[in-house]
Amino acid sequence: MSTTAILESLQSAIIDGDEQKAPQFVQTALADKLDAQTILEKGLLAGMAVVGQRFRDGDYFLPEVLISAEAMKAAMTVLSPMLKAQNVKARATAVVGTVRGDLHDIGKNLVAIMLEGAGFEVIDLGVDVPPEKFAQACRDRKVDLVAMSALLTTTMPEMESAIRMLQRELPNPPPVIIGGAPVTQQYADRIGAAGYGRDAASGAEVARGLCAKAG
Ligand code: B1M
Repeated sequence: MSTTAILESLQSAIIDGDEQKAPQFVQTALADKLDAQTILEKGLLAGMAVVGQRFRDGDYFLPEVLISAEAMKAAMTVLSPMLKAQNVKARATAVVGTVRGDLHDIGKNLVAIMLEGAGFEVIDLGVDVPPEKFAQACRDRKVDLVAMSALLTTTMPEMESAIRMLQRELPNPPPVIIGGAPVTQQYADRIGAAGYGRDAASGAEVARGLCAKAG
C-alpha cells in the first residue's frame, strides 16, 4: 500500500467510524515507517475534519459524530505511545481539563499526550470541569501549569471564570494555557491566560516555555 493509500484508508476509517479498522491502519502506517505526527495530522485529524464538515452541513448527525469519535479514540490507543516517545523528558506537573459544560475530550486528550511527551506529569480532570475543581487540584498538589480546553463558543467563558477563581483563591496561581477550535490568541490575551495553543503540539511547546521561564 502506498503512503497516500494508507493515510486515505485511515481517514475513511475515522469518517466511517470504523473502530476496528482505524487502529489497524495506524499499525499499518507505523509498520510502513510513517512518523506519528504525520499519521495524526494527515490521517486521523484530516478524517475528523471531514466529520466536522459533514456535521456542519447537516449530512452527519450526533450518532455518526460519536461513532467517529470512538474510532478516533481506538486509533489513539495505538498511536499515543509513539507520540510520547518522540519527545524528551522534562520535569513539571500540569493539570488538564475540558471546561464546565463541555464534553469534547479528543483535543484535550491529545494535549495531555503531548504534555506527557514534553515531560510533564499530567493530572487529567476529564471533561465538564468546574472552576472549583481546577482550583482544588492546584491546592492538592504543587501544580506548575493548568491547561484548559473548550470546543463550544458557549463554554469558552468558563475559561475566564476558572482563571479568575485560580487568581482569587490561590496565593501563587500557576500559569494557564488555553486552546480548542473556537479559541484564539486574542481571546487568551483578553481573559489573561498566560498562553494559547493552536494545536496540541504547539500547546505543549508553549507550556514548556512557560515552565522553563518559571524555572
Ligand atoms: Co461537537 N461540536 N457538539 N461533538 N463536535 C463541534 C465542536 C462543532 C464545531 C460541530 C459543528 O457545528 N461543526 C460544534 C460547536 C459549534 C460552536 O460552538 N461554535 C459542536 C456542537 C454544536 C456540539 C453539540 C452542542 C451538539 C448538540 O448536542 N446539538 C454537543 C455539545 C455537547 C457538550 O459538549 N456539552 C456536541 C457533542 C459532540 C459529541 C459528543 C457527539 C462529539 C464529542 C465526542 C468526544 O469528544 N468524546 C462531538 C464532536 C466529535 C465534534 C467535532 C465533529 C469534532 C471535535 C474533535 O474531536 N475534533 C466538532 C467539529 C470540529 O471541530 N471540526 C464538534 C478533533 C480534535 C483533535 O480537535 O478538539 O479542536 P480539537 O482539538 C484540537 C485543537 O482545537 C487544539 O488541539 C487539537 C489539535 O491538535 N486544542 C488545544 C484543543 N484543546 C486545546 C488545549 C490547548 C491547546 C490546544 O491548551 C490547553
